[in-house]
Amino acid sequence: MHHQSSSRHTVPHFPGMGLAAGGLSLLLTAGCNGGGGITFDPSVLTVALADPTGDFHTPPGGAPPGGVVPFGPSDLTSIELGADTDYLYVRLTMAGALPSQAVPLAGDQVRGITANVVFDTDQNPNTGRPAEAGAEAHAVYSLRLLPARVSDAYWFAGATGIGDPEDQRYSAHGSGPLIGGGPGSAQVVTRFPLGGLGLVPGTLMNVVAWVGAAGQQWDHLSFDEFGPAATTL
Ligand SMILES: [Ca+2]
Ligand SMILES: [Ca+2]
Repeated sequence: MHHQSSSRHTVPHFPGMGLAAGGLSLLLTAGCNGGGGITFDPSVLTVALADPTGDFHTPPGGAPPGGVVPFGPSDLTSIELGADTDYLYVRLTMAGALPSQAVPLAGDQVRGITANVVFDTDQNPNTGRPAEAGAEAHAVYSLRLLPARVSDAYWFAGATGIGDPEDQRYSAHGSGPLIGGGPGSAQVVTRFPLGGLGLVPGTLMNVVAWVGAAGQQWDHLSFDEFGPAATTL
């Protein structure tokens, strides 16, 4: 499951932090209200992809010399997906509750956790964003703990082929919202516009995910990854 990971990890796993310098800073103030009254029916989640517990993986850069540190909140255990007529729903479950504040870990301090779920909609790793598993569409949950807590979700689609600047990598983007879970919970539920992402239910695609905990000292203090898994919404 790790054979195509090396190039993917050359890009930041906290895209909001880099992209915030560009046109996406507005997104970071949106979607923080825990759902804004959006009702979520778990029965919409028709796809369940399981990931082992304790399967941490050290990416090529940004990890402590001895490898990443086990950390439950960044240990993905399942990805559940589903769609209604308008939205993709994503429920991620971790092995531990997401923290509500920065926490000490292995001599460092966790400053944020980011979960990425990407969709290689044509099952071709050379199209879309080759550096990110060939993704045509990218969904993110981002929990920043420092300097202040921001729990947010956002998405990107329409890979342009541009690598830098980061804010030009995708032609379309938007905010979540977050509709369940988050800090204090081992789950997070988000939804994203199917049309914006360019996802068509019934299409066979590859799902790839990675979850990282960033420290003050190490960008990849803890890290887990999943896939690719052939999936149909
Ligand atoms: Ca895992
Ligand atoms: Ca592709």
